[in-house]
Amino acid sequence: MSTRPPDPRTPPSPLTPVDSVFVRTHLGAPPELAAQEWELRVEGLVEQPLRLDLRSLLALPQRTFTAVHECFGSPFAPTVPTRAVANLEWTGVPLSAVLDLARPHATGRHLWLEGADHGDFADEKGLTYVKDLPLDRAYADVVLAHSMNGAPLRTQHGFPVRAVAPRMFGTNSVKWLTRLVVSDTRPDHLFTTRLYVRDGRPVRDIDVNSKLLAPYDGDEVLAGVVELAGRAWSTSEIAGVEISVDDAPWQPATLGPRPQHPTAWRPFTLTTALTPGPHVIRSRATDATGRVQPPPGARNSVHEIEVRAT
Ligand SMILES: Nc1nc2c(c(=O)[nH]1)N[C@H]1C(S)=C(S)[C@@H](COP(=O)(O)O)O[C@H]1N2
Ligand SMILES: [Mo]
Repeated sequence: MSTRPPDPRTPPSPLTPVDSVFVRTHLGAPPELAAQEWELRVEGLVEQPLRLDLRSLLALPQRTFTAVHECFGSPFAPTVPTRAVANLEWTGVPLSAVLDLARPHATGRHLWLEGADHGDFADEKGLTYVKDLPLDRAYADVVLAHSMNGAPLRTQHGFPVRAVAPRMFGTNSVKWLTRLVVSDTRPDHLFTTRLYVRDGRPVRDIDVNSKLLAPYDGDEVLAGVVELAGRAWSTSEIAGVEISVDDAPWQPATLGPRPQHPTAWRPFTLTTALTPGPHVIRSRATDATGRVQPPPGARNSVHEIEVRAT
């Protein structure tokens, strides 16, 4: 949070400024919810159905953590890399605290999450934004967040409360969250079972991925010694990043400090010399489970940028 005194051992903030965070909304204009009127309903297979207002939610224990926030990209083009990604600090109430109040039945297997936005998408009319997660995963990981980088959520990012599902693609982090349903079935819905499905499974866990950020794709740089820098992320710890300049063999990049929260991204750098002229630079991350970014043709393929040294 911005009020915390700086810790001299902490490296400079790796957070993405809120102004630079992408905004994705499927169903038209973001709903303008009033904090005083907001209510979260918790229903379905629960012992104690709930209607929580903001004050009651905020009375529950909270946590602050940093996590990668990555858009899966268009659900109609699942192999096109977009690398719309940010590293954000979230504050909110672990979903487990709310579920402990509602006490799901033993038959509950899935958690449906619904936002207050509604509209049309891809020929379907009058939709709400609905996602679902396995109940045990939602219980363990999801946070009901009210702050991004220490400031209240902006309207377009889900004010007053959104779900944050760390290690999962952003599509699961339902904004303007107003309803949770514990169920023994998955919801049949455009955004759950018809779109955001790949290889027959719902789009959840993020892939191993990396992005070269400095220089940025298309930049002109001074020829000579150049420091290349980027970020890598996955569902598990980043084990290494390699960089290749103009089809030369892969060279290991230097990883930045291990992030305080394992859900955050990891910086990497490599110092190299660039001769005058155009150059193609590629980065390839490997995670602790051995997943490696694939060649072009996949959403998380090796990241490739073109720069010109003058
Ligand atoms: N209610 C609601 N939640 C939503 C969406 C939406 O359209 N409606 N878009 C999802 C998608 S695809 C992404 S990538 C993230 C984007 O969050 P952001 O706009 O705060 O970056 O929100 C997710 N949550
Ligand atoms: Mo997205």
